[in-house]
Amino acid sequence: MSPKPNILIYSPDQADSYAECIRGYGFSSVKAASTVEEAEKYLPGTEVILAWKFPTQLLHKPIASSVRWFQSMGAGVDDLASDTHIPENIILTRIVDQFGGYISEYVFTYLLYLVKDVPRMSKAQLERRWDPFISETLAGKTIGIAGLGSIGAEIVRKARSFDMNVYGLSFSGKQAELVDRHFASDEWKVFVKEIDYLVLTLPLTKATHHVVNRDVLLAMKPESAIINVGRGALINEKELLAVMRSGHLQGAVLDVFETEPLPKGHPFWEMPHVYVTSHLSGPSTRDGVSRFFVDNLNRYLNKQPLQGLVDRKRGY
Ligand code: OXD
Repeated sequence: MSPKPNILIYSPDQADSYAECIRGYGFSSVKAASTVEEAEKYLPGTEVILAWKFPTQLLHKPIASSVRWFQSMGAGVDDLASDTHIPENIILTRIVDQFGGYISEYVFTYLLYLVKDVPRMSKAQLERRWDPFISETLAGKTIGIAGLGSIGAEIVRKARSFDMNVYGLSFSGKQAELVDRHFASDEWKVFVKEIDYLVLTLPLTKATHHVVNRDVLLAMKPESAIINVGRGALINEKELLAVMRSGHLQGAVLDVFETEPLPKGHPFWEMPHVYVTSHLSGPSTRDGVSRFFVDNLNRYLNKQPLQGLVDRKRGY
C-alpha cells in the first residue's frame, strides 16, 4: 500500500468528470478510462479502482496484478461478486447509505400514483370532464419490503409517515425490529399473502435469483402491486408476464430488468399495468460517490476498515 496510490476511474460516460472531482480532493495520480482499451492501458501499476460497469474479466489478467482495492460506484455488485476469477486479494467495496432517499421517493411516487388513481384524474382533465371521486389512501395499507438494508430502512421510515402497516423480509434478520412483522427467506408465500404493495430492494445473489416466481406472485392478492428497484433477475420475468396477462396484480412498477436496456420489442413496454422506467431510481451522483470514495480512500490509507465491504460468499 503506497501513500499516493495510483487510482483508475472507469465509467463508460463519466470517467473524466469523476477523475477531475477526485483530483480536486488532492489525489494527483488519477487516470480516467471509458473503454476496455483505455482500462487495459492504465491497469498496470494501478492499486485502486473506482468504477461503474467495469469489464471484470480484466481483473483476471496479469496486467491487474497491482490492484488491491476495487470500489464500485453502485450499491449492487452482482457482476463483481459472481465473478469467481477476481483474485481474492482484491478488496471489493460498494456504495452504502446513499440511495435510500432517491429510491424511497421513486417508490412513493408510484404508490401515490396508484392509490390516488392519477391516470383517472389526468384522463378527466384531457376530456374536460368534471370527475370528483373518492380515492383510496395509503393509510392502513400494508407494504412489504423485501430487503431491509439502508434502502429498505428508508422506505420503512417513509411508510410510517403515511400510516402504513409495514412488513419486511430479509435474509439476515438484522433489522427485523424495524417492521411490524418480519419474515425469513423461506417464508415468501406467507409474507406476500396479506400485503398490498411488495417492494424489492434485495441484492441479486444465487439465493435471490428468480426468488419472485409464479408461486409467489399468485400468492399475492390479485389487487396488489409489485415494485422492483433491486435487480431485474430477482423476478422471473416470463412468469410475471404470464401472471399480469392473466389479470392478477394491479400493477408492476419495474425499474430494473433481466436485460438492460429493456429490448424494444419486449411486451412490458406496452402493457397497461406495467410501468417501465430506465434503471434510474437510485442514481449514483458524482459528488456523492466521490465523497464516499475519498472517505474510504482515507480509511484505506490509514489501514482502517472500509465502508461497504463486500462479502463475496454472501454475494453483496
Ligand atoms: C446500483 C444501481 O447498484 O444503480 O447502484 O443499480
